[in-house]
Amino acid sequence: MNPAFYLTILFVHNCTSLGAEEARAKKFLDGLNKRAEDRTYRLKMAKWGYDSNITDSNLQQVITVTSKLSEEEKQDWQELMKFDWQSFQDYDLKRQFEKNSHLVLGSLPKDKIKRYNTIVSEMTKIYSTSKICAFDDPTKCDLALEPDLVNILANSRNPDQLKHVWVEWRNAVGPHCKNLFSEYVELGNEAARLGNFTDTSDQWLHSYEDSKIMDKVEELWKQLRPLYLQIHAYVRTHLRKTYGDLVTEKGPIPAHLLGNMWSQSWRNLAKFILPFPDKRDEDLTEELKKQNYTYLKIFKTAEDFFKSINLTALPESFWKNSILKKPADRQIVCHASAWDFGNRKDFRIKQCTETTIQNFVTAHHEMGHVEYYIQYKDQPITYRKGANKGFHEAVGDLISLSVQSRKHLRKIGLLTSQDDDPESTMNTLFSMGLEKIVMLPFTYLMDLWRRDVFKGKTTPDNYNCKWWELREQYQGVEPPVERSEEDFDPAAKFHTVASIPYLRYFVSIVIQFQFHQAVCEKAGQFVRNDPTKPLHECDIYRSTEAGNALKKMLQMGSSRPWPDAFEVLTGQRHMDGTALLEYFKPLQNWLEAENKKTGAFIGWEKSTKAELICTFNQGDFNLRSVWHGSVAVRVVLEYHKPVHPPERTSPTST
Ligand code: X8Z
Ligand code: ZN
Repeated sequence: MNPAFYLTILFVHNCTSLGAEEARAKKFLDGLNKRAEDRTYRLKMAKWGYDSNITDSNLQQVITVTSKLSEEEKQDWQELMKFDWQSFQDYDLKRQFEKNSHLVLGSLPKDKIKRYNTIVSEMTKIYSTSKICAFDDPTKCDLALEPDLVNILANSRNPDQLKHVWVEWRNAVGPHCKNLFSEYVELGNEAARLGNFTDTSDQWLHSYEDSKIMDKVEELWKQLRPLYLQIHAYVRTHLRKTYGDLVTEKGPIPAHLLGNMWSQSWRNLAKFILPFPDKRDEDLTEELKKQNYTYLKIFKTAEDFFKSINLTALPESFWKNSILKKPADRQIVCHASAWDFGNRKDFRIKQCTETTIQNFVTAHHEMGHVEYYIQYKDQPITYRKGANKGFHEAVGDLISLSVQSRKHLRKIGLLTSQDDDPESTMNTLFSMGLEKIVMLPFTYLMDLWRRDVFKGKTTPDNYNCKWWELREQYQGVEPPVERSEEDFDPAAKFHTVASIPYLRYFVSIVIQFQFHQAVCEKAGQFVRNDPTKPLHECDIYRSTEAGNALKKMLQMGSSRPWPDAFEVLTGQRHMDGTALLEYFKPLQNWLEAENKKTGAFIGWEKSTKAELICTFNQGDFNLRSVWHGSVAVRVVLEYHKPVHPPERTSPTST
């Protein structure tokens, strides 16, 4: 035989056998993606049923459906793992196999899957249905988080009322969730390990496709912390004017005085504290009310913005199936959410919308999720996700940055009274800072706390102590009353009980400013080093150039590692706080000068309240401080010989 012919045969044979295996894999994957679509639909329908009508029978339905789906998922996974996918040549095929190669919850035995789902639903129910009594009327006990408690925190300046609401909400939720939560941690970790992760926190970080993501976040926090410290010091100085010595000059700020149940956004303080009070604009919430912004008008206004940049209008079914205001006849999960039913056409939002500026912003946030769903709907379902979780959170917020520019607020008639002089602009930037800059430490510490919980470093007997250590260390806030391990304050936040990771919001805040800078440049609204076109004044309304660039990134879903998607829009491959700092530069300069002028202390000294619940090493003794009447007593719990120097929390003041 002619040797060349022989070689050709061999080559073809090898190629076709490799090709055949991948072709078989491709066929399997197509089937799997179809079945996963169908499962997503059934899962989302059951969950929607429960979240939009919390009853025992709807809970049963969720449990039944999730159990059935886990079995089907497991069968698919077992088939998938028979392929030698790690040696596939085709990039896309290999990527999709990798993304389907971790069976986490479905790896648990059936009874444990059921228990896990029951626990999360149960905690969500406790959170969503808890009511507390009014401060001034102990017989009125029907106050719900949304809207009652949210509104009191936002508007009241009575510290006793604020304290009452803050404490009672935590009493209503925390202790009832503590045992459930620790069981959830154990089960979740067991599932994560079966799914080839070290623990649940490792699993949560996996989708960032960057083993150094936490180091990167720490680095970003270091970059942005000086700005946070300025706003913190300024706010503390001004809260002292209202609340006197309730707020100390150099200590952490009491958490109930910041306008928000979790002190995560301080935007509601802008009603009371502004750099230039004489230049106060009309209150945006009042203006929305005056102009009869119903929940529908709020969502239609948001949709109009998306359409104006050539993104997609929402389908009829969205308007028909969404729940956009709180129903009076049943209990629902009010925490706002956006839903993709996996069938390329059913997308919904559930939000207990009130006419406030916060809800106006949240409506844009949720619509951003839906717009992402719509843009990537033609990807295989394996890729119908954000490039990373932070991207998904950033889309609506990105639009909101334009919407909340003075230019745009003027366009839609929400801002009428003032000129856009530097002082009014500073007031606007300050309000935005109370939202964006202030969110950063909270978004970080939520998952720092859970990381240590999932890693077993933080155990149920020091859940609350570690929580308050982090709250103090990162945010510089302290509880208004002493706390103990009888309390379980992390559960007072939705994402803890609903098992939703939170680092995504940190990532989102950083990258939304990078996105903003990119789209504003495309819209000709931001020009580097041009003082007439600063980033904070940019409004991309009606810019199809900006919208098309955004669309290109959104359409990719998670089909490529996130830096690729990031590059498509921004030309960069790294998260970086420079764009955020650029946006807030005038505010940072102003705060630094102002804090210097008033001699405000930057940072904070240690809080006694937070320390009092903690066990800590001191010399050879493991000590715990406990409350005895109104006196704190330190009790020796155990004697041990320290191997390492005593571990202390890092200093929090600068
Ligand atoms: O949970 C949300 C959205 C749904 S993804 C309403 N957010 C976080 C929160 O409320 O704590 C948006 C901002 C942060
Ligand atoms: Zn969101």
